[in-house]
Amino acid sequence: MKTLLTVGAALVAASLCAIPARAHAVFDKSEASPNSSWRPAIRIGHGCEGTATIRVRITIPEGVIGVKPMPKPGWTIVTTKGDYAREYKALHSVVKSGVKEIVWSGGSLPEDFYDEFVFSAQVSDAFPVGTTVYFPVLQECEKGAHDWAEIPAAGADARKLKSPAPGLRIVAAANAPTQPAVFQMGPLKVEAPWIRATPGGATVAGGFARIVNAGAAADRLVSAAIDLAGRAEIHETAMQEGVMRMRALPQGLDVPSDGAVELKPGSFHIMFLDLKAPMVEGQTVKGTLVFEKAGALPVVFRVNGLGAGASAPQHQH
Ligand SMILES: [Cu+2]
Repeated sequence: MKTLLTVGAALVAASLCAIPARAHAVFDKSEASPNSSWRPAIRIGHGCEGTATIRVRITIPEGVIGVKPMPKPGWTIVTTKGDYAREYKALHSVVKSGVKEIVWSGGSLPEDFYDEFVFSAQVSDAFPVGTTVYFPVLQECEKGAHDWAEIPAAGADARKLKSPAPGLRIVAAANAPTQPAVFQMGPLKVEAPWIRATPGGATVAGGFARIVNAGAAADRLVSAAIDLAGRAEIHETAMQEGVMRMRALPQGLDVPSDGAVELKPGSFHIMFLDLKAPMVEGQTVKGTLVFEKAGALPVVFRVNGLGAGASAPQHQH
């Protein structure tokens, strides 16, 4: 009965605010973006059966790479390394193997104290935005243990679990681009190219950018491509008989001399068709814009949320 009451109190505390004491084993930083570094601490808020914690083991899921534990005074750290299921692009290299498990032992964390076990890692591109990745933690004490390994079923509430594994929620990168989103070739400059994220199963996506032409001669956007689309067309959305309609511009889109043209929702856009994979918010997508005179310009599109440019009508093809 006492145990049940304790767990109940911990659930209430966890849902009201982040009080570390009495809580489950959780991460202090429980959100990260694909292709970003992440430096979490596992918070251990209580012992087992009133006894001190003497060993903490965390299992690193596939797709979380470059893991390095931070040395912890009074504790011995042992890592287990192994091959990943595939290669991952890390910040400066391609990695094929790394730490899959960390064990802290040899220390003692009394029941009445709270501590954190810290490591650094990189979140790869393996996880779609909106998903949660779980890290089973085994906490062993002088007497008894807590196996924080429960993973909620799809759609279920993790807070209802008795021993939930700490989770990392994958979120879209903040809007600050990690690279300058301007691509230049001769007199042409393509600014902030982006693609609208697609809902599940959609096979078309709109592409947008501002194209500036500083030259004395007009040019023309004649085609576009991304690896993940079977083909692309240049479209215009316009009012026709009181209805917003899209039409293809088979001749392409003029970029006037010493001027600019804006591809934006509700107006000119690139229509990527026959998508081979969904466009996931926060992703970047490599592609090419082809101009009649200037030729092919490689660009990187950023995938923005479904709500981006929300005033535009939905594409209907
Ligand atoms: Cu279109």
